[in-house]
This record gives sequence, C-alpha cells and structure tokens, in this order.
Amino acid sequence: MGKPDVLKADASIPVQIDQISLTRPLLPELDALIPYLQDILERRWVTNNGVYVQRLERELQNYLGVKGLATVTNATVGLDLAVRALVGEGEVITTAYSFPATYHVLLNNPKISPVFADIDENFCLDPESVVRHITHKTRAILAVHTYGFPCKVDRLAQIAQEHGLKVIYDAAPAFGVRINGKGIASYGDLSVFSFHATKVFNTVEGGCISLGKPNPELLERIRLMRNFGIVNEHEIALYGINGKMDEVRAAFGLVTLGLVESAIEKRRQVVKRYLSYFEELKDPNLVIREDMYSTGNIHLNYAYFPVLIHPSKGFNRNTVYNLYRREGILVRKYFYPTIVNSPIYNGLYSADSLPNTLYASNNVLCLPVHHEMTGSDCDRIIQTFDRIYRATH
Ligand code: T4K
Repeated sequence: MGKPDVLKADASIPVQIDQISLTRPLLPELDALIPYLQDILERRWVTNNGVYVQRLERELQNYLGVKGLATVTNATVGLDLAVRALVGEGEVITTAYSFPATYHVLLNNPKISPVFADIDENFCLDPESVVRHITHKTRAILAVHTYGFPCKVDRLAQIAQEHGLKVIYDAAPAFGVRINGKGIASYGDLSVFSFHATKVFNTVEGGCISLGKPNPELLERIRLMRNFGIVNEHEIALYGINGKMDEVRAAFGLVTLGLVESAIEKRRQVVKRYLSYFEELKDPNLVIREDMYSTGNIHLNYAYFPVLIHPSKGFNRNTVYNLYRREGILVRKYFYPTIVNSPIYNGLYSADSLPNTLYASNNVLCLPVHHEMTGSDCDRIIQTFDRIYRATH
C-alpha cells in the first residue's frame, strides 16, 4: 500500500471550523478597563496628549529602557515621522523583506530614495550588503528586527559611524526584545514599535517612536510633527501629520502592559514545543534559526515562528500552507509578496541583487504563536506538519 495522499486537496473533506489563528490580540479584562473609561468620559478629554497618553509614555519608557519616547497612532505613521524628523532627504538603505509599511513610507516621501540591500540568515538587513550599497547620497539605514529577531546592531552601528549615517530601526515586531539586558530600542538613533492588535503588546492600533540616546530637541520635533507641526495654535513650524494616540487606546495599553510578560512566557512555551519537534526531525531542509532561541544574551518576545522550507520534490512552503489552511490552521506567508515579486511595482525593483530576499519570500512560512494557544493546539499544528512531511519523505 502506498503512502496516503494527504497532499491532494479533497473537496469532500469539510474545512475544519475550530480554527487556530496565527495570533490573537492581548486583551484587558473589561473590569480593569472600565474605571479608565469612566474617568476619561468624566474628564471630557479624549485625545491630544491627555493624561493617559502621558502616563503610558512614562511606563513604556521604563519598560523599554529608553531615553525618550512619543506614542503615535500606528507604526506606519511612526516610521514616516522618524524618517522625516531624522533624515530629511537623500538615499536610505533598507530591506524589501518586510511588511509593506517599511518601504512604503520611503516610496511615499518625495525627498527620499529607497535603496534595497539584501537580508542575512536571520531575515534581517545584512550589514555587508548595506556596505555595498552606500553612495555619497546615502543618509540613513532603515533596518527591521524581522520577526523580533535582532539585527546585527553592533555591526550596523559601526558602519553608520564610519559613513556618518543615521540608523532607524523598524522594531514593529520586537516589543520586549532585549540584548545583553538592554532594551532593543537602545540601539540606533530611533526605533519604531507597532502596537497593532496582532503584536505582542497592543493598544488596538498604535505605536511609538523611541530614542536610542537622549536628544530632547529631536524628541520635541517628533512630538510637534505628530500634531500637524503646529505651534502656538496657528503657526506651522514644520511638516506634520495627525500621528496622535488617543486616551482610550492609551488606557487599553496601560492595562495590557501589565499582561505582556506573562503573554511572552506563554508564547515561549509554544515555541519550545515547535523547537523540540523540529530538532528531533533534524532535516537540514527545514531552517528554524534555533540558534536565535538559544543565544543566552538575547531575550526574544516569540512574536513569530518562521520556518524556511527549502523546497524538495512534493514538499514546499506552498503545499504546507495550503494543507494547513485546509485544516483550519491559519499559518501565514510573511513576507510574500514583497516589492521584488509583486506585480504592482511593475518590475521597478529587481530581485537580481536580492537573492536572499526573494528566496525567503518564496519559502518562509510562519506558524501560529500566541498567548491563548493550548497544548492541544500545539499538538495539532505539529501533527499536521508531521503528516504532510511523512507523506512526502
Ligand atoms: N513594520 C513591520 C515590520 C510590520 O510588521 C508592520 C505591521 C508595520 C511596520 C506597520 O505597523 P502598523 O502601522 O500596523 O502599526 C498584520 C498587522 O495589521 C500589521 O500591523 C503587521 N505588521 C502585520 C505583520 O500583520 P495582516 O493584514 O497580516 O493582519 P490580519 O488582519 O490578517 O491578522 C493576522 C492574524 O491575526 C489573523 O490570523 C487573525 C488575527 N487577528 C487579527 C486581528 C486584527 C485577530 O485574532 N484579531 C484581530 O483583531 O497585518
């Protein structure tokens, strides 16, 4: 008898309805939120730098261990403001292996020319590829701590210093990550976190820009720019946009911030189970960056669990994706497509010089990780993978 044909889509198999979501928002208890909401309504002050926004900024500054911070309405606006406040104009070297927000803020800025460098083995901007793209017009590096894996921050700092460049980190997925006990946002000039519902810490929508070193003038500029650039009610001092966080979301964040550490621990337990499965499988065609998880000096947040699947006959990222989805397990192809393999960019950005970016985009699959996952969810995800794997090996 041959192997069961689990790879063949069979319309008679009902799609499972007890879905396992890629992630789940970290939510406050209603009872914990109500006193804040009552107070906000009684005081009739709901946005524009209210008391809860200010309090959240103080608490985040402590949690992240940074020297100054401004909350924003989301990380996309935060990245836009960070680039405008710090860089102004010129070439910015960045990665195409990211959520479109990262490079769209550069493409949408008429004074900035994005230059794409390739990624390294951790899916982050490769410092040596950055060096190869530096020209006399380069002003900054915009790197992403992809999946919450830290970039090679020391090497990037060295390159920036040698060439007089600014460094901005898109730290959207890296909330709570630490290196040698230092918050990830202590590296670079500015870091931008996302507080979107799908992130480890969330305010429904939201984010913050934080400073790697004290710079009150820069912080003031960012604060002005997130409020239309207006001073003294009528004077426009500089470019600005509506990038403000409101009181309701700040209150939401104040409550969820207290839940973050235990949520990260629950995520760690999920990742531990994945790691032990893949380590036992020991297949060099399945790359899970296990060294990232075991490096003692890096405290991860377990935001995502990417698996790079080197394609082999009958077994590749897309087959695994399709079969998982059919089973109601909502894995994702982060980051596919990217600027180099999506038709909407009209072939403007060639993949030729970005082989690692293209390869990762075509072959990485993210498995579900979140704080509400149970042991049996993990078992189901692992068993499903195993079934597909065994049928083709
Ligand atoms: N830079 C990077 C590197 C980023 O990854 C992102 C955002 C940004 C910048 C920009 O940050 P923001 O401007 O958003 O602050 C999601 C998020 O919307 C996006 O914030 C995030 N990255 C990206 C990686 O993921 P989608 O379109 O893939 O999300 P969606 O709606 O498909 O949800 C994903 C999973 O989460 C699903 O399994 C369902 C579950 N989910 C989602 C929501 C919204 C829930 O269970 N509850 C929910 O409320 O983009």
